[in-house]
Parts: sequence; structure tokens; C-alpha cells
Amino acid sequence: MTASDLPVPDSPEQAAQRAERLREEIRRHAWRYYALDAPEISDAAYDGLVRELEAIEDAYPQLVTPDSPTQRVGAPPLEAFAPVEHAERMYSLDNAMDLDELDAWLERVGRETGGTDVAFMCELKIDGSSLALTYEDGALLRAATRGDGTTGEDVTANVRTIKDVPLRLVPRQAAEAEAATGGVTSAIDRLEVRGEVYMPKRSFERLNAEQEDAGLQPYANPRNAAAGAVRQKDPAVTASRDLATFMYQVVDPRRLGLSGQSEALEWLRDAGFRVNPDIELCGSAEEVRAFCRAAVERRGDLPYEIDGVVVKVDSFALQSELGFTSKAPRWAIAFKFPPEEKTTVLRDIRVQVGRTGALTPVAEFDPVLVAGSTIARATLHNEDEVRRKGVRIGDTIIVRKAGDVIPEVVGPVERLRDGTERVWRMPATCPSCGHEVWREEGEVVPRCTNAGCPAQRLERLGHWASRGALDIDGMGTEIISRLVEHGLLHDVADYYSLSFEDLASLDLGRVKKDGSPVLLGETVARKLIASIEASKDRPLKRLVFGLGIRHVGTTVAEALAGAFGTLDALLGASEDDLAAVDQVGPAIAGSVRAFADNPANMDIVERLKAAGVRTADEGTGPRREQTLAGTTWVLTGALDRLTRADATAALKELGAKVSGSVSKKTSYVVVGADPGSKYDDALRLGVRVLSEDELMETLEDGAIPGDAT
Ligand code: 3B9
Repeated sequence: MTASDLPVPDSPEQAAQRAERLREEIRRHAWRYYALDAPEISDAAYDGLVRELEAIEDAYPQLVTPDSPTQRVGAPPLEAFAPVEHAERMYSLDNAMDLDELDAWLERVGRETGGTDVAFMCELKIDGSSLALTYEDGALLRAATRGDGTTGEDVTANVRTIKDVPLRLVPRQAAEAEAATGGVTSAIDRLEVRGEVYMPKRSFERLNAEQEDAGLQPYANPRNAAAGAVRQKDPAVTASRDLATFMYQVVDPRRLGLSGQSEALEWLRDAGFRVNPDIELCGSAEEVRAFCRAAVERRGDLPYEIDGVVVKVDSFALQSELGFTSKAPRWAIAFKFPPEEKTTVLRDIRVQVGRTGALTPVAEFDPVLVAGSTIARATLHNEDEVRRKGVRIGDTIIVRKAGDVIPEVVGPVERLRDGTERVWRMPATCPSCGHEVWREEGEVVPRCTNAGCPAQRLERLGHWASRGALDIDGMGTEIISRLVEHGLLHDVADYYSLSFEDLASLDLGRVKKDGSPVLLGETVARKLIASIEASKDRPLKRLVFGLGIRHVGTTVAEALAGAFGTLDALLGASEDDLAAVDQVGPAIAGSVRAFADNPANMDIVERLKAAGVRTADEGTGPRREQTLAGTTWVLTGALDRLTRADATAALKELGAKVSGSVSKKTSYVVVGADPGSKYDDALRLGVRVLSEDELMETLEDGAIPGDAT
């Protein structure tokens, strides 16, 4: 049946009435289906109701309301997500890595609550991404990611497409909340709830299979997949990703008359949210331990990934008493599961040549499914590590994922050796170019020092195009290899002389059924030309990172770009100037200098500039004189005229270091209103104390008032 076959009332009044009835009915069934897992009608009957509503809304577009169940995917793709300041900060959780740490925590809570009988709420820790939902007058107003806990991103259009997220609260609940707050409507006119958005295991596997079919990188785990889906630019893509939610927090719960976490969870379910059913209110430490042990056992049977158990003191009164550390509540803890370990067979140890020539042994083993994804290789870091682990080629080995993400070889199962296993040694020559390898005094990693080494060149070229660097979208390893093979690409500046014809006619080294070669083609070539053009306009820090200077990762690149503002200033700086930058030590300074002193590198830089690659950040004038270089500052108390962050940035601009605690090395402590213990520390250690006025003067003049310098 199509929408047009369905009965549509003749009068707009009747249509409006019918539409409202249908909406209520659809919401109720959606709630029973998604939140309660107890549908009253068949899927087909439910679809029938939705189609009837769609038919009415088609005929009377003026009747469409934003919270209509038909309006989940509506918004057009976005350019960027707006920042959202969380009304109340989103805390993270402290971890207990094993049952002993859990016991220690349970004991401490017992002690600090003075021997009262404490009830603990045990919940599963879903491997997803945190989400905050705000409702206004009962309707979903905004959905935000956690971000850094203070500021998240507005992902409302995407989250609206998640079927179990109610677009309206269950009305009875909204009414009761209003009554509970004495009919003060303001109590419910805004409500915030928080929880986890996740991707079920099966959907995750399906998505990864699709990613691989499309030649795209698979997601490392369901958490990244969920976070990625929530941050899609196009809500239609999010809608296709099959996300689900479990909510676990009501912000400001006492306003609703709730006195503990168990009541909050019950309230959430009644209000229409999906709440995880595997929860238990435990009356003793022994029951909490039993819940954790049982969760470890059940882990593999659940349709979604979990990475632990969250234990919370149930009573909000006790929660208030226990309070928070700077990042997490003291009344809650995440019991983390031991990493899942599997055995497999080590087939080979291959040596990878990095972009700086570093030779890294990589274990290659039979593919195994560990903690949600299949792995087949893991870095062994260096020769010492291989020796320490004692693995031999042909060994049965134990593997796991560190932090449940990065594949890791734990060690061999020595009992299973049959004598055919081979001990591995680092080769004396580069596996790519045959050049001798060189291991510097005191370093664990040998390097191929041949500047023309093809493996290094490929890595450097790939690094330049990678997402954290110049981000040439679509320029993958295969295309780069072919371009190098055909002599079109030697160094990173060559990217900018590639022509449309070069790319379109690039032979990919495969043949079609009729024997003709497979070429890259015009469509891909056009896209690549656009990507290359776009890469000319990246911020300086990405360019500095992209150059692949040894020891210069993203953080250092950002510090260098911020301090110098232009590539010329950076590459012209002395080692002393470089080392004066926060986060930059003598090794990095030496490495940057060595890079700039190599004429071949400067030739590449000149050609990049000639090609129109931006080598300066906009709005960065000449940087301020580094008059505070070598001084360390600590800020304490509230400042009137500027925020801590602004004061920190301004001090750093003058070359100062800003630290979080006072020590003998501290040069100055700036004291605002109501200073904390840092003020006492300063007095105790005899560190000079400055007022906010003196700080302002320093920032203006670049010199500390009263100092001779
Ligand atoms: C009252 C589950 C996760 C999780 C909290 C979680 C991550 C974080 C958290 C949420 N899974 N639960 N819980 N299952 N991944 C504990 C950080 N925060 C709160 O629940 C919360 C509750 C607060 C503050 C935070 O303030 C109070 C208000 C009134 C009285 C006492 C405290």
C-alpha cells in the first residue's frame, strides 16, 4: 500500500484531530517497543499507523510538527557542529582495574559514610559514547556530545534519527513531575538526561564489512563507530547506522523528588527512555563483587559490547556527602574488565620501515576476534621487546588489545613448542632498500639512513596526505605507490605539480577482463585534484606536522606553529629559540635545526611555497618578544579581568611556562580572590607573589613590575 491509498480526512479539522491521535498512539507504541521491550501490536500494524500519519501530513503539510514521529530525519547536512556548554559538567569515572581495587573503593566508601548501610546501584558500562539530551516543555530540544565534559557538540539533528530517543516525554510523567515540584512549571520546562549511545555488535560487524567492501578503513571498535555515526555531517547517514541508547542519569534529580539512583532509573524508564535492564541494587560489598563477576561471564552473550560495571552509591544524600574529585564523583567507580585474551599462531615477524627510517618489527599472526574486532598484526616495537617477550616465529602466542583497542602480543605458550619455531633477529640491512641500518648509541631503534629509501619515501608521502597532516582526501597508499612507480612523485612538493591528465591516465597495475589496463579515471582524478587544491590551505601546525621532522608530532607541531606563526620564522630559528618554546626540548630543537640545515629539505619548502601552499597562519603578526622565557608561573584564586585560560595563553605568548602546582622551581604565583593552598605553598617556599594588577601590568609591558630586567 502506498501513502496515497490511505484514507485521508476531507476536512482540515478532522485531519488535524486524526493526526494528533495517531501521533499519540505511535509514540506510545514506540515507547512500549523501544523502552519497555514490550510491544502491544505487530510491526506491520505499527508501520500502518506511521503510513497513515504520513499520508495525512502529505495532504496537509501545515499539520507537520517538528516532534512528529515522521520527522526524525529532516535536517539537511551540516557544515560543522555548534559548541554546547553543559549546564552541569559531565564527569568521567575513576577506574578499578581489578577486584582488589574495587574492594579498596568499597571499603573507603564504607569508612567515609561512617558505617551506615550503603546500598550500591550496579549498572553495565556500555562501550559507547556519552550523550546529553535536553527537553523543553516535554519536547526534545537539544542533544549534545560529552566533548571535554564542559563543552560538547550540538548533534541534535543526528540524535533525532535514533529510534529509541523519545522526541516527547511520556505525558503522564511530565505531568507528575510538574505536580511533584508543586506545579511550578519551570521545574520541568527544562529537563536534562544523560546516557550512552552505542552500536549493537551485529550492526557494528555489518558496518565494518560494508566499510571494507567500499575500500574504507574499518572502525576499531563499536565505541568509535557510535561516536563516528553521531558526528556525521548528514543526519541521513546517522539514521542508516542503527544506533541505540541507554540512559542512566537525570540531571538535578532531587528537583523531581527523586532520592537515589534506583529511583532515577525508574523515572527515566517511565518517562520514555531506554534504560538497561541488567541493573541490580546491592546491599553489601559481597553482592557488588558477585554482580561484577557475573557481568564478566555474561559479557560475550550480550548483543552490545560492555567494558565494565559502574558501581554507584545509590542515595543522592550520601552522594552529596562524598562529593567529587576534579574529574570524577567519589561515590561511583568503573570496574574495568580484564582484557580479553586469545591464542593464535605467530606466522612471521615483518620489519616495517617508518618515515624517519626507524625499523619496527611487526608480529603477523592468524586472524582472531578479540574484544569486538578481528586482529592479525601487532607492533612489537623493537628488538629488545621481542627478546623480552621471548616469542619465536611459529609459536602459539597469546594476544589481547591494550585499552581494548591496540593489538598487543602478550607472550608465547611455551608448552606448545615442538622445536620447529625460529628465533627472530633484526636484519642488518633495510628490508626495503638493502642499505645498512644504523643503531645510535643509547637508542633501541635501528634506522635506515638512506635518504632515498623507497619505503621511507612512501611513508613520508603517505604521512603528508594523512588526515592529521595536509589531509589530501582520497590519496591512499595504493595511488601514492603507483605515482612513485611512474616517476610522477618523488617528494611532497610533487603533489602540487600533478596534472589532471597525470592522474586520470594513471595505470593501477591491474587488467580488466579484456586485457586492457585499469586506469584511475576522470572521476577520481577530478576529486583528487580538488583535494590537493584544498590541502594548500591548512593551518600551519598541520604543515609542520606533515613535514615529518623527527620528534615533531601533532602536539609539538602545534606548539611550534603557535610560537613562530610562519614556516620561515620556524625554520630560521636558532636551537636556543626553538628550545625556549614550551614542550620543546634540546632533542626536538636539534632535529628541527637539522631538518632546516638540509638543502634538499629547503628546496622542497621553496617549491611548496611556489606552488601556493600556505606557510603562515592568518592573523599571526610578529610574535611578542619572549621576555618571560625561563620563568614558571602558577595561578591561584579567581581573577577579575580575565579567565585562567586567557591569562595562561597570554603568559605563554611571552615565553613563560604555566604550571598547576607550586614548587621550588616556580618563579611567580599570581593570587586572585579566595586563593587556595597554592598561596600558602608560595609563602612557605618564598616564591614571589603577584597581584592581578601586577599580572596585567606584566602582560602589557612584558616585564614584571619591580624587577630590574
Ligand atoms: C548526580 C553508566 C557510564 C555512568 C556518572 C557512566 C559514566 C558516568 C556516570 C554520571 N555508564 N553510568 N555514570 N552506567 N558510562 C556517574 C559520572 N553522573 C551522575 O550520575 C551524577 C549524578 C550528580 C552528578 C553526577 O550531582 C548530584 C546531584 C545531587 C546529589 C548528589 C550529586
